[in-house]
This record gives sequence, C-alpha cells and structure tokens, in this order.
Amino acid sequence: MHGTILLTIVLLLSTGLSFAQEAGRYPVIPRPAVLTPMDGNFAVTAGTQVIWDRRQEPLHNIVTALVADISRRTGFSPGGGKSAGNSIRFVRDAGLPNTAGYRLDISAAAVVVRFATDTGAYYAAQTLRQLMPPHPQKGKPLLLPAVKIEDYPRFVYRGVLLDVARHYFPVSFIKKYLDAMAFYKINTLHLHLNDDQGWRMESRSYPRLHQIGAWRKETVVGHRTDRPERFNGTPHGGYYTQAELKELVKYAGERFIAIVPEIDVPGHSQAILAAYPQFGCIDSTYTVSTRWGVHKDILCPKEETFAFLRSIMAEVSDIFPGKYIHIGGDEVPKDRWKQSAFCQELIRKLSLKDEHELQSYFIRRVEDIAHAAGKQIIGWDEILEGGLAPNATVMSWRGEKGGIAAARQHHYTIMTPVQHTYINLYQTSDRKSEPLSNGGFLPLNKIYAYNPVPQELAPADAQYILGTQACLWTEYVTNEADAEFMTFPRLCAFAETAWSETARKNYPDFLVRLKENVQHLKDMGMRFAPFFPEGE
Ligand code: TNX
Repeated sequence: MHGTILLTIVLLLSTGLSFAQEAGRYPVIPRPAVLTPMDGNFAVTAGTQVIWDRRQEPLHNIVTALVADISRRTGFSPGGGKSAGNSIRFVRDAGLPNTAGYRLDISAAAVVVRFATDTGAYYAAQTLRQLMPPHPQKGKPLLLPAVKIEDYPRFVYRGVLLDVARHYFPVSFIKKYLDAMAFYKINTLHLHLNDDQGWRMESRSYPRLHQIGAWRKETVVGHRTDRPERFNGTPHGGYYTQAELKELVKYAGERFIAIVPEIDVPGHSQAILAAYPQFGCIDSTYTVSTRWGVHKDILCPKEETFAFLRSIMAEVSDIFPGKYIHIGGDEVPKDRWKQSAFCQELIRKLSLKDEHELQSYFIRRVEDIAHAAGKQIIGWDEILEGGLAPNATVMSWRGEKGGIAAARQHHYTIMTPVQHTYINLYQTSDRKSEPLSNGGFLPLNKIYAYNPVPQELAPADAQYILGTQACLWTEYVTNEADAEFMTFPRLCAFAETAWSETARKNYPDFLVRLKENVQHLKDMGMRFAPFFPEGE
C-alpha cells in the first residue's frame, strides 16, 4: 500500500475520527495551521468564568465582544472571575513565534487562549466563535469541542476590494461586510473610492468632487455590450462624509482590518473631470459617466493637477491612518496625451520616450506626493509600464505576470489576478440563476485552488508577495443582496487561500466545514450563493 495512504489511515485510527467527522466537528474557516482533535467538550454554562486583564484596552474589547456573542447565543452571561474552575482564560505570551498567531487549548475543564499581540487574541476569539454552534438551545450548556490549535497566517496582506464608485453602498452595509471579513480573518478592505461613474469622498478643499462628481444622471441598463444601449433614467450617487469615513476606519480597526483607500488616477477619472475640467487635457464639458468600460478622458500631467492631488492626498491621509494609499494607475488610454500639445512638449522637455514613460512620470510624481504625506503607494500592474516608481507596491490583476515582474525587481506585490480572485465574475456555468455580471467564470473550487505564490518565482523573490486580494467590482452589482451573493461563499474559500498554508488546503475538507460554517452567515443575515456541493 502507498505509504501516505497507510499513514493517513493510521492517523485516522489513532484519533478515532474520519476526516469528514473531524472537519464537521471543527468547522473553522480558514483552516488552522495545526489542529489536534481531543475527546470531550468544554461546556459553557451560566457559571463559566472569563478571565483576562481588564486594564488592557483592545484586549478588554475583544473579550467583552466574545462574551456578548456567547450571551446572545445562550442567554447566559459568563462572568469575570479569577478562579481556575470552569473558565475561559486569555493569557498574553510574548513567546509565540508569529505576532498574529494564537494558541487555543480547549479541554473539558477549561479553555486557555494564548497570544502575543491583540491581533492574535482577536483571531483566537474568531476561531472560538466558529467552534460554537450558531443556534444552541437557550439556557442549555453550549458545547465547545475539545481541541488544541496552533494558528498563524501564511500572508500578511489578506484583502477584499469593494468598488463603491460604480455603485454606492451605505456605511451600514460596509460595516456588515467588515464584520463578516473579520470573522474569516481578512485584514484589509480596499475601498475603490472613485471612478468614471462617481466620486465618493467628501472633499473640503475641492467640494465640487462630492457635490458634482458623486452623482450621475442615469445608468446604462444590461450588459455594456448590449445594443441598442438603454438607460434607466434614474440618478445614482452618494458620498461618504469625512466623519463617516473616520468612523469606518475606527470600526474596521476594532476588527483588526486596515482600510486602504484608492484614489484612481490618471485614468478612471471622468467624475473628477466633471467636477474640475481644468485638470483634463482638452477643453470639454465632462460629465459623470453613465456607461461602463474604459474611458479616454484622463487627467493631464499639469502642475495644477499635481497641486490638486497634493491637497486630496492630504485629506485622504488625515482620514485613513494606514500605511498605504492606492493610487490606481490602471487602464490609462493615451489618446488625450497624444493629442495634447502640452503633453508632447512635456515628453520632449523631460526626454521621455513616449506616453508610457509619461504615465510612469505621473505615477512617480504621485508617489512623491504620497511620501510627503507619509504614505506608501500601491498601484495596479500598469504602473510597471515605463518603469516602476521607487517604492511602489504592485497589485497584479491582469494575471500574475505583473506580480512576478515586480517581485523579481524586489518590489512588494499583492496577487489579485482576474481569473482567480475576481468575485464579480459568474460562479456557475448556468448564468440564468445568477445576477448579470461583467462575464467570466470563477467557481468556488477555482478560487479555493488558487496559490498566490507562482511556481516560477525563486524563494528570494517570492518573499515579496505580501498576499492576495479578492475584488468585487460593482458595475453590475446594484444592491446589497447581490453584493453578498457574489461575495459568499467565495470569500470563505478565498480566506483559506490567504491564511492557510498550501499543505493545509483540501477542497473536500473545506466543503464539509463550509456546510456547517454557512450557519454563521445565515446568523449574520448574510445572503450567499447556494452553488456548492454538500460535502461528504
Ligand atoms: C478592470 S481591475 C478594472 C475595473 C473593472 C473590472 C471589471 C482594474 C484595475 N480595472 O475598472 O471594474 O476590470 O472586472
């Protein structure tokens, strides 16, 4: 018999659990790095004590949120205490190797959580929540299966992009989304704040951005390639006040999620031009676009454009305290720059080869502005064309080529290839049971199978891959229910790719866990697509 099969059988016999039983008993997503099944259960009862150091602020909030969740499910209010009896104990342990990692020891007698940082404590709490039955009987002990878990993430960047430019989504929805992301240990929300069809951030220095740029007259109906074109005649728009954005940053931070704001330039900028046409290359009356697709009107590399961006970057930095600003850089048609006498003169003056090098010049200028505001930039992989800005991180979306090239140049990179991580694509081959989408096909097993580290990268280069991101572009996602349907359960599969080592990934095992785990999505009132096999 094959050695590994024999070993597996021996292991299964020794633990007394088949793989399906183990997955069903510990339905944790993403799958922990090390999980050792144990016999018995810990019973959370009215007498359970929860022990932690209340003087430590973030920890205090993490534990009280967990206790509130237990109370909601059981009707019990586990109390604080000191005794070592039936208890859940949170212990800081600086000796843990990974700062986001944790150890969880559940036995019939007690639950002990060890963590080096608050982030680790937070993730341990999410694992505990996933081990709890979502709908226990009120007033009955809540059983946690005994286990030893040692866990830490594979990647430091585990992101989701939400495009709030094509369709505006209210703050309440973003909070619901953040709650679910945190539950699956995703740590970054990339907010796509502007595009040709809308600008979404209140600006104090350039108020026409939100007054004019946040609204479009109407929206094209059906797929963008449908002919004849039809429009719905209904204005669409909205923007977030600075106070709302700060509140979101805080809300995300409490869930150990950083928000990366994207101000997409110099392309995808028609809404900016509708508000401030002077930043374009041609005299024109620009409007906020009512159609999808790549638009030719882009920002002009004039000094007044850079002064504008300096001011916007200052506002963005004031709202978003994180390390990164995403500056877009994708899909920049060069038509206007080719037509513009100013641009042609600038190319000559700076001794640039062509419009691609002019784009590179534009991005370098924006990088300088971001650095002056204390931020690092992330850009889409087009920023490689004409030469990378010195410290830029590259988001590889047109496949993996850009990410590979960036990593080889020892630039950090985040893998978001359309084919493997775009959750705006269809999820089945029978499109009739799904909302209209951009096109393409990303079923659950494909997003699950993705490995963000391409085989051809040497280990010394592979370390520049910070992580991966799922992207929800919303041209065709017009409402919250559809956004949820597109996101789940694909985000569960994605979360495992972002967190768990390849050796820990196993699709049949994932499906068994998912079947249990979706109960939590139901509990959150989260819609999800029903297109997944039931598991074994
Ligand atoms: C390409 S991904 C875009 C977006 C679209 C998306 C649709 C990227 C950097 N640009 O503007 O929404 O395709 O799938």
